[in-house]
Amino acid sequence: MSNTTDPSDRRSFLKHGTLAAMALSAGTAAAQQTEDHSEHDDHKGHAAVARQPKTPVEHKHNHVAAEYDGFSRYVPSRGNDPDSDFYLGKQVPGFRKQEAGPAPFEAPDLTKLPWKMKNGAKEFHLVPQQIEREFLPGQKMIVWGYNGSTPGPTIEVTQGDRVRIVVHNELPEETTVHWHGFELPVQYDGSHTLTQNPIKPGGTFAYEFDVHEAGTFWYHSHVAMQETMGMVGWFIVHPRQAFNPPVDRDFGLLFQQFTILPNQTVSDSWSMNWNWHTINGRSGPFSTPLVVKHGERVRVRIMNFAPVQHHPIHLHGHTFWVTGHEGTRAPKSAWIPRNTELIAVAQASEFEFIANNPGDWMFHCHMTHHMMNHMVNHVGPRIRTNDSVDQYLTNLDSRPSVPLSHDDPNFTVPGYPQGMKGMSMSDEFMQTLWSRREMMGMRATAAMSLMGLMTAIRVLPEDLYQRVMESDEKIPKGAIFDEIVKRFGNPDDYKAAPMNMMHGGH
Ligand SMILES: [Cu+2]
Repeated sequence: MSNTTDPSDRRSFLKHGTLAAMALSAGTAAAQQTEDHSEHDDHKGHAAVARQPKTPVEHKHNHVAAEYDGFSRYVPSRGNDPDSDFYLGKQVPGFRKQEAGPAPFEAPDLTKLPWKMKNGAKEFHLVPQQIEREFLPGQKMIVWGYNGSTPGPTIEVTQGDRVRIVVHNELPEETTVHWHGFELPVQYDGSHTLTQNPIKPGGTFAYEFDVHEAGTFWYHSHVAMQETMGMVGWFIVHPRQAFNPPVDRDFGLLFQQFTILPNQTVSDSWSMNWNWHTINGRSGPFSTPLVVKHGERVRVRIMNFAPVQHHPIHLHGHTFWVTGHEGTRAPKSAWIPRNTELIAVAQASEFEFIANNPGDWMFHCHMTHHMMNHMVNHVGPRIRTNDSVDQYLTNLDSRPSVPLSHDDPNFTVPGYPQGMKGMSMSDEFMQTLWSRREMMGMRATAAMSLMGLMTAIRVLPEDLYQRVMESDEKIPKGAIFDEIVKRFGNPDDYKAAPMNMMHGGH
């Protein structure tokens, strides 16, 4: 959208206009708001909804439209009473109807394990094996996983299903598979030697049990150190009836750590000097952003499969409700509003929020060294050329310059192919990043800020969502973000990212 109105008019319009006026300027957002109101009506008479949302309150020169006791799904807002159902969007429903059932689970960069109904059970075939995983474009690592991937493909079932998982061991050593959190007959628990004989290389074993639970589970090897080689995958069990309030999105992010030293591609399960951090098997900025529509109710499940380290996960621009942890959903009286949730080893947290603040928001572990990879402590770059310490000390007023260019030969340490000071982002690397639909229209410099255990949640108004996720339009870098600043921010005070800072054309 080009700026055709007088900037001063538009600025005051944005500052003092109502939400409805903003929606009009945004075109399709107006329709979205109408839909939202009709959707409230649809919920009338729905016994599962604890309390009916009130009619939107009148608002004058305040752009907070208090649709739910002071909370708006379209504008950052708190709500009035912390004990109310709608404070911070606690029970504000998504657009998805509850009768439509649970929203499908989506773990970016991972596939789902197919199944076939056989003898009254959903039958899955799981193959533990050595695999190659591209943590970053061009950085292919030799790790272990299932069916060609780490984490392995997601098993997704519904509460009440009977499952049969046939495991075909293609590893060079014994393994078992443990179904983490399930209350199942002990012989199928997968506890290596305690409950079953190990599955030999080339061997097969079938696990079969009824799933009476609903929640966030996973499967993993129960042989020492295989876990740190990557032997894990999601096992999501949807409730028979969708939880109330219904969500529009159900994302899963599984965090892992590996030790892969410079010059190496093979993971070392013995070392505790973790230097690679992955989300669903990829490191930032290769972890694919989560893209949602403005106003949707979003659930995110995060699981920490790091061997020894916890992750304080922080979301920018929103406050979320922690609605459950691994294996189970918490009663609403126990939900806690946060913007940072600490997730310890082998724990999961589920949280939900209304995406009422448009933009590209960081979503990341807050441990500083988890926000980077390659944090290997034995080596560092030679960054000052031909300067001795004496020369340096006698010349403190004008210090020798530091060559910061990645092209500078001193950037690399001889014998170590990885850029130790940061990521070397080649044209090919950048093109791979930007070839993903989910990144389209982000600022040209977006990749520089999303490393290690970092990703982004993009909250896009309906029309911008369609351009990014559903159209074949070639969207220039920064175009979507610029548009969001125009509609919701202060465009007079905004500068686009310099295009020449990053490689990779668009
Ligand atoms: Cu962390």
